[in-house]
Amino acid sequence: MNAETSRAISDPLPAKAGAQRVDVLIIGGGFGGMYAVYRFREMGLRLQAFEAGGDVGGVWYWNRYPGARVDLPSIDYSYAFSPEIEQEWTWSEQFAAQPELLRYIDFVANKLSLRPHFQFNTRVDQATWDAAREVWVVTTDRGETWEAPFCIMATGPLSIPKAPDIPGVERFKGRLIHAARWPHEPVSFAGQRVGVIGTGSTGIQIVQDVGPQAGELYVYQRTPSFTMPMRNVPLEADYVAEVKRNYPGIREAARNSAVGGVRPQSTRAFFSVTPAQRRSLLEDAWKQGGLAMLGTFSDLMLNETANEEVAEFVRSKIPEIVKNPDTAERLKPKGYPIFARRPCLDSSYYETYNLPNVHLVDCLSDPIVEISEKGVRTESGEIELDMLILATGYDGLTGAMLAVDVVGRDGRRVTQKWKDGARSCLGLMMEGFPNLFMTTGPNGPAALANIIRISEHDVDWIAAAMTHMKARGLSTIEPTAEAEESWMDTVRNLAKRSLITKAKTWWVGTNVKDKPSGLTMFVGGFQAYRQYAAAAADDGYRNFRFGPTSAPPTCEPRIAAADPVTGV
Ligand code: NA7
Repeated sequence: MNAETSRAISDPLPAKAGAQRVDVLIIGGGFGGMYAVYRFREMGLRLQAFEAGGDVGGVWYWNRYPGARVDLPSIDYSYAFSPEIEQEWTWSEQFAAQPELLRYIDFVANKLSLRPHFQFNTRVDQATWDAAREVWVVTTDRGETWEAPFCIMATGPLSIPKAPDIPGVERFKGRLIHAARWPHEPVSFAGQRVGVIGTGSTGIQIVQDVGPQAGELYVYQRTPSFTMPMRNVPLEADYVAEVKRNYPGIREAARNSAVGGVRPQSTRAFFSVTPAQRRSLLEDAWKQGGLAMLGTFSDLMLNETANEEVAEFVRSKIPEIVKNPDTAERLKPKGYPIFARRPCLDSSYYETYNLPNVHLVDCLSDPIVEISEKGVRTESGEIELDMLILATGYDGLTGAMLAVDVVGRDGRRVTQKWKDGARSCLGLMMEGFPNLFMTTGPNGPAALANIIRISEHDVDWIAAAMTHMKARGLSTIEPTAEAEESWMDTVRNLAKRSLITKAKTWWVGTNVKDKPSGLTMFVGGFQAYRQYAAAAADDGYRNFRFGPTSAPPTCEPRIAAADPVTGV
């Protein structure tokens, strides 16, 4: 072993003049970044983390809009790495609201003393690989430069709000708020004429909360979403105690599920039971609430006819709740498979349209023409508003990575690499970008499974790779081009079999102008994803090229695992 190869990952290299030097740089202070800080600190690494927001919390720091609430059970949507945290923290509701989620995040940050490792209100502008010195050089909007051999992009799939693409938005003289940049002080809706543009998960949560408070509420709906009853309940002490006794089993079940949670997933095909049984099972799922319906049959994302029957069942519920038949009809989602857009969960969304002050504006038949000084002008006329809420979504999956100018080996930029769509190996790394890791990155399961389970998995995988390198005196790791292409083939082939690409959504990138479209997520389920990632490590990282040697790999590229086809 020569001097180069004996360099261990925490050996200090002299930093360039003016730069500060650590072992790992972490970008993002959401669930992924927080766990990364904890995990790598426990490994004895020196680290520095950056977060654009004023505190930890990621989407839950930013998304303070009224009604914001997680749509996975709180028990699942929480860290699994610390039995102490599991025992000390008690969730109050089955689906926690944003303030409780932020309290949980604060509890974790305090307990693990995470905040001292973060620079808040700090945006990373650029990250550049210095091949000669084998460090990532990161510059921030505070004018600082940091260097480290490893850089972790824990930037999250939903960090960059989509820029409003409606003419005149800057002219509006009333109060304009993007849901993802909600003010920290209370906002009063009393007596206000409020408009909400967008009816995805965010818009639906806002409408049902603001409708009863506002003077008048105008909901600008372009594509109706499928939404099902959340049936949120307070968690009883007995139930919580039982959960706390059984956390190891609950976590194990979550890791071995498609969604990273304990929601049951049936192996029953839709047409394997009679129409009467199907109806009865769907009614049960509707009564049960949450995403129970998605787990009731095995083939809803594979069989278009089955999917349509379920879609029609959900549509049939709308006129049972919404009294005005015309409004009910316009609220019915049509023309795309159910579950191909993120299914929404609500508590009183449809009921809100029965309030006399709540008005649906159907932007399919009456499109928005512009935002004026006074309000919103559609083809049929102008509605004057005091406040306009943009629930128009995100530049999802890739937006946050591309917001940083990431320059890899030989001056290659991620913007260039991803010009026709995001490419990665396992959603974790990219060829051409040594020692740069992503958590919940594009082409992993990202938005299709519990983001906290994925974050923990990804950070653990990265930690194992670093440990492997340290033990062997290796300084760089990077997937081979062939391995990356092989993974992309897996992602694409699975996506082809799923109905998930048959809707226009942020999942496929069609919501952002000029963004390359196509699904950049692994639809084979969290368990299968874990198997692929484990296989990549277990065979000695044969699909990865390690430095300091630049010799090509000596084996055929292969990313193997058990058959992952579980549907969504
Ligand atoms: P989504 O799900 O991307 O929804 C955005 C909504 O905004 C959607 O209804 C859009 O209609 C609508 N939109 C966007 N631009 C316009 C314009 N110009 N005119 C009219 N309507 C518009 O974002 P969310 O924030 O609700 O949810 C994101 C994720 O957060 C969600 O999937 C969960 O994972 C949690 P469109 O569909 O484009 O017709």
